Amino acid sequence: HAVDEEASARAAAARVDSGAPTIFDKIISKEIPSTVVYEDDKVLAFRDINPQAPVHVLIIPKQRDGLTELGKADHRHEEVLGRLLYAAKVVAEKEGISEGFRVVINNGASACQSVYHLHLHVLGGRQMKWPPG
Ligand code: IU
Repeated sequence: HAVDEEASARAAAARVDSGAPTIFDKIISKEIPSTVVYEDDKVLAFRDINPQAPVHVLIIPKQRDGLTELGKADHRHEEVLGRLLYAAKVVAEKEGISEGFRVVINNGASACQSVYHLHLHVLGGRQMKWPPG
């Protein structure tokens, strides 16, 4: 529904980076259950609770370490940024979407970032459109 979509886009855009802990900390600690599809010492990948494609996985650093959003990245984050992107490839393979998938990072309010713990979206399993909304 177009009106609902607009309303939720506005609600998401209203959220800003306060630096407060997010729900992803509870997903990392397993206090809140999630469907994990890949995990190693640095990154966790789990299914998005509101999937936008047949495959929709979020990949996050286990230690946020100031990475509320990509725009806050510093040289010290270079290794984990590489690990996150490589994990996207591993997840795509595991999910059987290597042939075509999309990796998205929403950065900041105008990009509709809603959770301020850096995350990559891995989307696939359907024909994706371009440009994204
Ligand atoms: P965004 O790029 O910050 O908008 O993405 C946040 C995503 O986190 C969004 O796709 C939500 O559906 C997803 N999500 C989740 O999987 N589990 C949760 O408990 C919450 C959000 I809150």
